[in-house]
Amino acid sequence: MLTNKNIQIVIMSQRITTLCDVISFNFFYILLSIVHCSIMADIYDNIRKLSEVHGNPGTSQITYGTAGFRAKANILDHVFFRMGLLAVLRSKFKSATIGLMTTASHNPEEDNGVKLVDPMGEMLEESWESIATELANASNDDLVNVLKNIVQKYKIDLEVSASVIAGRDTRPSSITLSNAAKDGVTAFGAKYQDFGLLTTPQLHYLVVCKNTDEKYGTATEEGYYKKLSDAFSSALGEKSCSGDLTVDCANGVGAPKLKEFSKHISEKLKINILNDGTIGKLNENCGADFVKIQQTGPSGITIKPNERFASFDGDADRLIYYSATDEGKFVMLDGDKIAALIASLFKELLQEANISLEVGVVQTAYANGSSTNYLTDRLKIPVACTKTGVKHLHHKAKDFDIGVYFEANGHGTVILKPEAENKIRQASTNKESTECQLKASKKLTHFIDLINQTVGDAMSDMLVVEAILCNRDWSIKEWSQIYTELPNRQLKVKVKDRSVVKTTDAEQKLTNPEGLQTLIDDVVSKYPDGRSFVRPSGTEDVVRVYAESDTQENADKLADEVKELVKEHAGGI
Ligand code: 16G
Ligand code: ZN
Repeated sequence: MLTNKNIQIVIMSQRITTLCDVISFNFFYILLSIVHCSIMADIYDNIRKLSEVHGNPGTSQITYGTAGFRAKANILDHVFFRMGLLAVLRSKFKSATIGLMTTASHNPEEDNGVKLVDPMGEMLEESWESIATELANASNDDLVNVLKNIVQKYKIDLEVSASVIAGRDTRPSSITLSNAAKDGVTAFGAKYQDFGLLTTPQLHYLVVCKNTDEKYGTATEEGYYKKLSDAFSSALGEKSCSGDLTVDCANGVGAPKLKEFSKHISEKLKINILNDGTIGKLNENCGADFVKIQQTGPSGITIKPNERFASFDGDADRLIYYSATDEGKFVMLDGDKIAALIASLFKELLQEANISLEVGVVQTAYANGSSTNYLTDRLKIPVACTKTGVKHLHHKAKDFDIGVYFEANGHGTVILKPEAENKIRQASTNKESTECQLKASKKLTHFIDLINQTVGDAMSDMLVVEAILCNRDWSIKEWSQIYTELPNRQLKVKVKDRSVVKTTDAEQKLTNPEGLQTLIDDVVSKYPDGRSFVRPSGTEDVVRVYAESDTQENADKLADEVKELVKEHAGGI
């Protein structure tokens, strides 16, 4: 029987139990914290020791450029170690897998670079670039303090587990440098998975697969080939591409990867690989950047009229096509022309499928004036212009339902708003649609699967181009003739301090040195269809000049005149 006294005893004992629980919980918590603090103390000690191994010689400052750190490989060891550490902090901060790529892209073989890939395949968020710079330049003694400050500033929970996946290009320095990054990652107690040789876009793909529980695709290199080759096959249907495609792989990582990939698509497309790294040097007289800037094919090749050629850059995230006219003249089909081809396909298929979505194109100031006119006047597709650098284009492309972004240098892709992608996928199975509408919406889904939405991807873009040409029964000549480029020229100017050159309006106008823009405007006005702009490079210690006009001679003259103005007014050396 429950008397009052009994009830009191029960309540008392419950309170004591609760009190005990609280005490034991707090005790447990304190114990955990002590353990955690001592683990962290060990980790920081280890980082301190390793920071001597991967020491900062303190001889030069390095800054985060347009797409990460890039410099001569022999001064980068400490930077890689520290980027390994930063990747861990970023991973903990985002509770997601982060990618770490070792490459200097189209730059000389002696250079190298490191970039971090954010959870959804984007470049490292801009607000973290200054942290990266601070960490990269911290003295060895200061390194742990800088890390602790970042943890505090961003309220990073160090108990969150971290995971970093890595890829590297074929540069001789890439293995050692990516091992330095690995030391940084593992010193912080994070999970590290090394995928070895990869193209940059393959790493972006893998990061997104990991962070979407493989909804985007299987998180293996094989998964990448399988996803793209299946989509390519579906986009072609019964057809096969006519004629071979010859691909210059810049003597880079694109070569072994394309060799592997071509096995998956050999029934649909025959690929010949040039510059596969067995003889030549990386990016030397070959590759997408060489072809684009020099406006000629890689050295040692003969291009017959209407043959299809393509060039990748050193990490296979840029693609340029080229051929020769019936008269044997070199013709280039650059990022602008690829964007125009892809945007027109999406617009056409959307119309056929009767799906209402807005397609837009994002370009930079380097886009040829004729391409912008073609898109806006002929195709009635809206065009936006941003600063150079993938992060800017990618960001802007998100404004459109379907954003096609390309730099003239051949880096670009297509991104779709999730709602837009759903709408297309639903339409492709809508029983009320006509056969013609269904065919068009299904084709759209194949193209969506073929595109690497995570970043510009030479291999994926190449298959998109090939599939469009094949679907339209177009030769490269027909594609080339959609518009005629204004002749153009790009030059570099060495100046004492390129930071004096400041731009506005998506780098199309100068705000500094004062008065220089007016002088450029005056010169430009003398040339028919003249346009020119000047911007400081984000990857090299130079200022770049771009000029276009009605003839090559005029474009060259205009570029020279503007170059002289820059030399005179911006401290040329
Ligand atoms: C980097 C950028 C590229 C840009 C180039 C400009 C990425 C992944 N890459 O290679 O998009 O065109 O820099 O170089 O963002 P520049 O500033 O030296 O002209
Ligand atoms: Zn590249």
